[in-house]
Amino acid sequence: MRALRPSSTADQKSGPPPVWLMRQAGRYQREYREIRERVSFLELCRTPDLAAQVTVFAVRQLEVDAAIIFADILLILDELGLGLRFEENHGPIFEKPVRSLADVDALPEVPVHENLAYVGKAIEIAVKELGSTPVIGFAGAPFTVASYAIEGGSSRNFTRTKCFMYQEPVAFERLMTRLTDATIDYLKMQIACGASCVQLFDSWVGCLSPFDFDTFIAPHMKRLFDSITPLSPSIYFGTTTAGLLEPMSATGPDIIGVDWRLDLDRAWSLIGQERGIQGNLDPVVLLSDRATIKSHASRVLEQAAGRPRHIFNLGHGILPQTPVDNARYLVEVVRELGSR
Ligand code: 1CP
Repeated sequence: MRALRPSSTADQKSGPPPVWLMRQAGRYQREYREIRERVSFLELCRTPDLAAQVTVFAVRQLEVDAAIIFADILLILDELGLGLRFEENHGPIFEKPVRSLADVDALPEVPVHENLAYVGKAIEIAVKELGSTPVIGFAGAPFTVASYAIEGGSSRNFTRTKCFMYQEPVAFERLMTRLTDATIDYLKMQIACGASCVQLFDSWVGCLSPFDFDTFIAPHMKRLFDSITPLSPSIYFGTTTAGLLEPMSATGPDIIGVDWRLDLDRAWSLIGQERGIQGNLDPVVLLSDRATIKSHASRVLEQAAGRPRHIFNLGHGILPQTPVDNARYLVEVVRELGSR
């Protein structure tokens, strides 16, 4: 197994890139569905033995080069008193969304890293079981987490979030500061428990203009990466971020995660060849046949051109209807094509 921090040597063909798949533990696996028949999603996240079990199982089933700890980006908001629940086929719902300065100021001062210690325990168990395979810790990036807090759940166009940002800039700034502080503490705890790398999921940041990213988001992300960089390599992932890659990269992560809407070689030309990139196969490709999977994987590898700072991944999470055999085949074919 190779470490996830990309090497700092000059570009050269160096064997297949490390490969793992976002949301590699989940509903597409029969074994996961069986566990979920017995326990709710939140119970699964909050039971370290079970969370570690599904984390480790995904690594063994797919034979990937890294684990990602089984948890969710929204757990932190529950600790901040927003009241998270998941309704079947409806996604997350928050009882107490944040819609005003008074709501932000009413967020309790809680030690999230202590309240979320169960995630750290799951990391410790997974690290012990997996030996040399790295375990990735993660958190939602403050903007994406704030969007759930403000919308009260999932959203399509983030209208409420953006209106809050424009019309209540003081409240938005204070919310981002609170979430950034909590996220730094939470990630430090995960690293102390053995995470070899951390990923920041800013899944929905691509809804912002470059100006708004620089104004409202970048200072918080810079502070976050300044705190984490001395402790761990970091991956900063978002979707529809073609217009934001340079400012995202300037906030200081080691690796940028990109989706399939941007070719990898173009992404590298935007952010500089020295930075790492993770991505970027369209997860829908995994719903097709082996020949299609092979040709699309091959195109991603061609664009990466053997750069030592490539981590092969999907451009977004694996879809629930994905056949496990196709996911396994992708990992196999990346190794086969990447060794040529
Ligand atoms: O069993 C179930 O029905 C629960 C489905 C599920 C799962 C498997 C949810 C609910 N979260 C997860 C696990 C999860 N979430 C992981 C686990 C580790 C792995 O990758 O194997 C990770 C990294 C996440 C991160 C996460 N949660 C993100 C960022 C990644 C992304 O996909 O963009 C987001 C946006 C969430 C929120 C979330 N969690 C779950 C749902 C249904 C949602 C809402 C998604 C939306 O708004 O569209």
